[in-house]
Amino acid sequence: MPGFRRRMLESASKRGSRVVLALDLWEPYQERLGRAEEVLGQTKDRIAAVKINQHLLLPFGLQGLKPIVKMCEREGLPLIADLKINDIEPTNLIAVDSLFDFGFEALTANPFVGWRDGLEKVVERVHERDGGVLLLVYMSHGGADEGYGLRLKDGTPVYELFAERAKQWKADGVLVSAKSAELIAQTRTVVGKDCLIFSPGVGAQGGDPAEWYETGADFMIVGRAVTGATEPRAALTKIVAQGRG
Ligand code: OMP
Repeated sequence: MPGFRRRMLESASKRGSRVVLALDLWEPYQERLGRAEEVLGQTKDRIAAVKINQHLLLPFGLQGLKPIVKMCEREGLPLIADLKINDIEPTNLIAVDSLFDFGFEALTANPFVGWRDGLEKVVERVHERDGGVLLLVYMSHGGADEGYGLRLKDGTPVYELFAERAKQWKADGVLVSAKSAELIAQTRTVVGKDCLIFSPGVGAQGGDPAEWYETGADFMIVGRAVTGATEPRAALTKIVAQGRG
């Protein structure tokens, strides 16, 4: 099994948690990094991995995130960069190399950009570096149907095409809204059992964690329900426990 997938599954089983913590924070800049370290410190033994996006990457950059990256390395927590890569190949490759040089081991990408001169070399480079590529298949926000729900001329929905691309392009994972068990099940039939399904949308976006555990997805991505809680560890513990009932 490729390295990133194996490390995700090992991390989940070691900590008894299928939660990927989206380290999204809204504190003023001068407090945000400290708060990120605090939340991670409180939750690191009950999460399977950490996902970082614009909340930290924009104000602090890769250099500034070294303390967080080091903490993840020390704990053996896979670190996912969520930039939804969606550009021409040379630009995409700069993103891949920069992220991996600074300790990230997986990234999200948008299959809409296509294979040739888009994601082909991205997948190749990430796999050379023993990392993972996660492709968007169906997002969790209200307007997701305006894009992912569109249909091709032959009636195939765009999300099905994206799931097929994930399979064909050997993606390590896909992102599918946690709010639809049906979409998760449909995606599974296309991508097969080895491709990991990551699901955002529980908690702040209305998805129910207990119901998600019945869907057959592999990892739940959770941000505000934990990062915005007065007691992040307690909030996380409750979510993790719902999967053990
Ligand atoms: P909460 O809604 O606070 O739990 O955060 C969800 C996290 O997942 C955020 O970091 C989003 O950027 C991310 N996300 C979605 O919410 N929906 C998607 O369809 C895809 C993602 C993602 O790619 O991670």
